[in-house]
Amino acid sequence: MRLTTKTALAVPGTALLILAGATGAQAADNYNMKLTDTMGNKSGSSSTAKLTIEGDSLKITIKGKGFTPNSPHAQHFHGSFTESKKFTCPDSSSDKDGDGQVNTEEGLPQYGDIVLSLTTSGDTSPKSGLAIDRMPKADADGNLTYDRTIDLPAGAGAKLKNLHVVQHGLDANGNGKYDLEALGESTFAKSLGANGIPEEATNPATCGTVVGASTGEMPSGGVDTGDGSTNGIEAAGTFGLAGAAFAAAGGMLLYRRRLATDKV
Ligand SMILES: [Cu+2]
Repeated sequence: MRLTTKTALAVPGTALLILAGATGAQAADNYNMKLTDTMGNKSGSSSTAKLTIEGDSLKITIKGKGFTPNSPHAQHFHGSFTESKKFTCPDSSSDKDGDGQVNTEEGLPQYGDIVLSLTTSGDTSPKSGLAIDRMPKADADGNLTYDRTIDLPAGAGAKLKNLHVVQHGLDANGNGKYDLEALGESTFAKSLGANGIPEEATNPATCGTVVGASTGEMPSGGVDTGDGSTNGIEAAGTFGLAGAAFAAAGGMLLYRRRLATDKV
């Protein structure tokens, strides 16, 4: 009798477990990232990031230190959802002109275009790549924090772990601000028609891949672009196009004003 009772009790228990397992199919995947100056740009910056990916919802938290104080830092997921090229974080060998800094253009062949702009509010497509007024700003001690939940286009959640994050903006001469003294003008910004932007403001400071995911894993298949709501994370915005759109919108002027304000 005792055995029978136990068996009878065990069955509903198993059924519950199976139910729980079925629900767990949509459980969140958690990843940790370490963002460091892989470029050898002497940024002095580093961050940790936590990703929680649940379907096509991304919750991302970034905590960083050693950033240019009181200054905005553009940050993005780089790589590609569709290209069969292995993108990853650049090292100092990407410094083609030998000036001791891997700048934005020199890094692009390695880290790929922007696929997601980690803005603090509003649009997160590549078009917001240089939306510096919506990028996180380091505090007076150079600490940077970021926390946002982002709705991704259909199918993007599963591919995000194959990409990497780049944070931009460094203080090469250690005077606590972005200026033209150390590295001169940003040739990248200049190529988009925006003169006078310090190279310090656009050079990459940290880069990191998702811990536990294979670096540069080939993406399989494309991301459903669908309607306008998914527009942007797909190929539409190369960094160049994003920048051009930004400059056209007068964004660079805003950037300049913001930087001028930040110098105070
Ligand atoms: Cu970037």
